[in-house]
Amino acid sequence: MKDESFYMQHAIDLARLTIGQTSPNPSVGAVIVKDGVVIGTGTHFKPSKPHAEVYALEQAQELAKGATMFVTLEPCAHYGKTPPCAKAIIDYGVKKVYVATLDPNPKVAGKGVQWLRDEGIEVEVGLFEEQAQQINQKFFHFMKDKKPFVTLKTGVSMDGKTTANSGDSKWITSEESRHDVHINRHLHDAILVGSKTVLRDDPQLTTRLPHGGLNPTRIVLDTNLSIPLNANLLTDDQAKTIIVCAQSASDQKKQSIQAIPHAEVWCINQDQIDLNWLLKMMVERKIMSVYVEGGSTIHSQFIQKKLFNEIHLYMAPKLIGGEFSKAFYNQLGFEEVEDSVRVEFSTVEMIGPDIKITAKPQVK
Ligand code: AOF
Ligand code: ZN
Repeated sequence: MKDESFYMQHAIDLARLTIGQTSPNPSVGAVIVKDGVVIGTGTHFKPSKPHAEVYALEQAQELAKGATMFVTLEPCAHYGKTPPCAKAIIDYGVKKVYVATLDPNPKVAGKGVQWLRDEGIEVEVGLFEEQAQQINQKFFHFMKDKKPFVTLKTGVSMDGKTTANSGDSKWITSEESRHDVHINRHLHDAILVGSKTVLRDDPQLTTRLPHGGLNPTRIVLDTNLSIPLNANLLTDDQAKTIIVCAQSASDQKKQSIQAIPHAEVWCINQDQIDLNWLLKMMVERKIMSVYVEGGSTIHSQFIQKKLFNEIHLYMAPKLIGGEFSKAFYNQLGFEEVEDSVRVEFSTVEMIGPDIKITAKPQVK
C-alpha cells in the first residue's frame, strides 16, 4: 500500500545512494507527492550542489502547491552555500512535510521545522528516524561531539594475529574482505596509518573499486618524518596526503614535503603526537570521519585513549601462531581479564570466506 512509509522509504533509499560522497554535508533524499502521484524526487549529490528538496521542488514546479513532501533530514533554515530549503518549501506552497529526523547542525537544529510550522505548514517528525540517523551516522557524530568518527580496521587470523613472525601480513584476509575495505575507504573522509606501515608496504591508500570511488585524505603518523620522499603517498597525487610529526622532526624534511603540491605537514609542538590534538586538527579541516588502517601500535593508541567509535575486524580462517606475531591490540596487556577494554558487537557477517565483526565501545 502506498502510505507514508512507502514514500519515506523511497526518500531514504535516495539518501542512501549518496552515502560517502556528500561530506561535510549529510546525505539527504526527498520525494514530493500529490493526490497519490509522485511529482518530484531529489538527492543531495555533493557540497555546493542544491539540497535534495530543491531538486524535488524544481521537478514539481507549480504542482508542488498543496503537495506533501517526504524528506529524510529537517529542511535547512540558514543561508549557507545554498539558500534555505525551508524558504523554498514555503514559496512553492507545499502543504505538509514529513521529516525523518531533525538536523543536528546548530545552524538548523529545529529552526527549519519551526519556520515551516510558523507558516502554517503541517510537519510530522520521526518517520524512519533511526534509519535516517544511521545513514548520516558520521555527520551526526561530528555535529554532536565535535570530533571525527573514528573507525579502526584490522584483518586477523582465527588466532587473532595481524602478522606472521617475519612481520608479513599480505594477505591474511580474502579479496572479498579487501573489496569491503575499499568501500569503507570511500565512506570515510580520511584514512590513517603509521609510518611503519608506509616504510614496510609503501601503500597508495586510494579507493580501488570496479566503479571507482572517492579517495580519502591520507594521513600518516610519522613522529620523526622518517618516510622517504619517494614513497607512493608523496609521489602520486591522486589524493591529499598529510604527514603528522612532532617537534624533533627535521625542518629541512618538513620543507621538502611541504613543497609537494598535494602534501602537507602537521607538526605538534611536543615530543610526541597527541591524538586529541590530531582529532582537533581534523575538525578544523572538516574531516568528519577517519578510517584507521593500523598497524597495531596505532590501533593500540586509539584504543588506550578510548578514541574510537567503531572497530571493523575481518577474521580469516587461518591459524598463524607464533609468539612474536602481533595481535590487533598490542599493548603489554592486563593482569586480570576484569581490566580489559570492553566493546559490544553490533553486527557479524560473512564476507567471502572471512567473518566481519563490527564492534563499538561498550556504553557504561
Ligand atoms: C537540507 N537538505 O539536502 C542537505 C542539508 O553549505 P550548505 O548551504 O550546503 O548547507 C550545509 C548544511 O545544510 C549541512 O551542514 C546540513 O546541516 C544541511 N544539509 N539540508 O535541507 C539537504 N544536504
Ligand atoms: Zn537545505
